[in-house]
Amino acid sequence: MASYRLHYFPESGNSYKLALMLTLCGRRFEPVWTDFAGGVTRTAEWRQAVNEMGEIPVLEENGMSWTQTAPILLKLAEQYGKFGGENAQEKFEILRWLFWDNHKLTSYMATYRFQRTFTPSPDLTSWRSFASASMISSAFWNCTCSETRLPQASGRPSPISR
Ligand SMILES: N[C@@H](CCC(=O)N[C@@H](CS)C(=O)NCC(=O)O)C(=O)O
Repeated sequence: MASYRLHYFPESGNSYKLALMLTLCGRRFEPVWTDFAGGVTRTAEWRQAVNEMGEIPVLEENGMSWTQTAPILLKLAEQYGKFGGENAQEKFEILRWLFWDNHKLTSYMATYRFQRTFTPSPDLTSWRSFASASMISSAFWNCTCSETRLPQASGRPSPISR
């Protein structure tokens, strides 16, 4: 029987993905709280000991360490014969949404949610600087901004003023 340890912090949606999958597969795991806000994942020691990518979550399975939720979810699906798709089309669909999630939803929306919800001062000025320094602003505008009234950074007036 596999024994799992999940390095997580409670605000982490990525951690929730693995906690949910393990639970739906009927597996128990030991939660390992990580002081993300305190900056531990940015230390060289943590990166050397836990995840060189500097990211949460990390799933330990019988002492082996796995990172990146998409391949971990696929691995668990195969291991426990659940949620893996019944045929080629369903497997394609699963990959399609996992790629979309990693590229668009988690990268952009989760970063925005984290900053807006959990930083001490949800100051959208810093969000604008972040977005303008990356590809985020155009991607936001194209796929979500007009619907959710998220701020964007390049030229157009922001739909949110704070
Ligand atoms: N693609 C990664 C994303 C993981 C991720 O972005 N985790 C956040 C916390 S929920 C993090 O550790 N961010 C720190 C960073 O990107 O440096 C996955 O699916 O596991």
